Amino acid sequence: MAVTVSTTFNFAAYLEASRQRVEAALESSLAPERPESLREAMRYSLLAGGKRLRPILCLAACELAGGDGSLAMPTAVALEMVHTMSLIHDDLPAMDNDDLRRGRPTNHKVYGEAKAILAGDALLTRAFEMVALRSPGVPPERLLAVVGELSLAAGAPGLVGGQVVDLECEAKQVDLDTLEYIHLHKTGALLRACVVSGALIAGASEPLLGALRTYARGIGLAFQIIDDILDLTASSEVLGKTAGKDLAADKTTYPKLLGLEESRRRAEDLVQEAKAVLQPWEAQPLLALADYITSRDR
Ligand code: GRG
Repeated sequence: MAVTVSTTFNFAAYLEASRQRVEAALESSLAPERPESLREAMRYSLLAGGKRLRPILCLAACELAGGDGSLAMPTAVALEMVHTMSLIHDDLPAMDNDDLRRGRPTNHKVYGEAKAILAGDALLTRAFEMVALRSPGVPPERLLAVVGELSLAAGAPGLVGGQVVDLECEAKQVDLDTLEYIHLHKTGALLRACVVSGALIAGASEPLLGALRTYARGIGLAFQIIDDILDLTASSEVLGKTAGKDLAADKTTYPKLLGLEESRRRAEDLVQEAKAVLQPWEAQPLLALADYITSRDR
C-alpha cells in the first residue's frame, strides 16, 4: 500500500523555506578563506544554486529525531560542500569533461584545471572543519560519529569508489548488480550520510537510525535512476548541465538496461519502500522529499 503525505503538509513552502535557510548558511560559510582567488573559485560553485537536497535531508532527519535543525546546519553545509566538490572534480577533463554545471560554465572552464582541483580539495577539507570545529552546541561524541559517516561516504567506501568503478565501466557491458553498486556508491553514499548525520546530531535512537539507513538506500538508488532518465529525456537548459552525456560516453544506465518505463517503475517502487520504513514516525518532510525525487524535472 502506498504511503501518502498528509494533505495539510505544504511541501512547496517547506522546500522553499529550507532552501533559503541553507542558502543563507552557505553564503556565510566561506568568510575567512584566503587567498581571495581560492575563495572566489570555491564560492563560484558552492553558491551556484542547485536543489540543495542534501542539506535539506540532513535538517529534516535531525528534526525528525527531535533535534534543533540549527544545530545540524554546519553539517548540512558540510554535506553540500562535499557534494559540490564532487561535481567540480566530476566535470574535470580527466573525468566527465563537462563545460556546463548548475546553469553556468564549469569551475575549470572559469578558473583553470589546477584551481578547480584545489577549490574542490579546499571544499572537501573545509567540510570536515565545519563538523569538527564549527558546530557549537553539539556533543563531541556526536560530531565524531558524523565525521565517521562523512569519511565513509566521501572516500573509497563511497563516492570515490563508485566513481572509479563508473569510469572503469565506460564503454563496457555492465550488469544490473554492477550498475547498482555504482549508483549506491557514487550517489547513494552521500545521501545516506545526509540523513544519518542529521539524525546522529539529534541523538536518534538505534531503531530510527536503522530505518533512516534503509530509507536512504531506497531514495539514493531512486535518485540516480531518475538522474539517468532525466539525462535522456530533459534538456540541458532545464537540467543546468549537459543532457545526453550517458549515451555520448556509452555508459550503462537503468534506461539502457531496463527501458524508460521499467526504470521509472523501479524508482517509484524504491521510493514507496523507503517511505514505508518511516511509517512508525511523524516523518512528513522526509516522505515528501522521497516523492520529490521521482517527481522532479531537473
Ligand atoms: C568526494 C573525495 C571525493 C571525490 C569525488 C568525482 C567524484 C569523486 C565522484 C563523482 C560523484 C558524482 C558527481 C555523482 C553524481 C551524483 C549526482 C546525481 C549529482 C547531481 O546531483 P543533484 O541533481 O545536483 O542534486 P544539484 O546541482 O541540484 O545539487
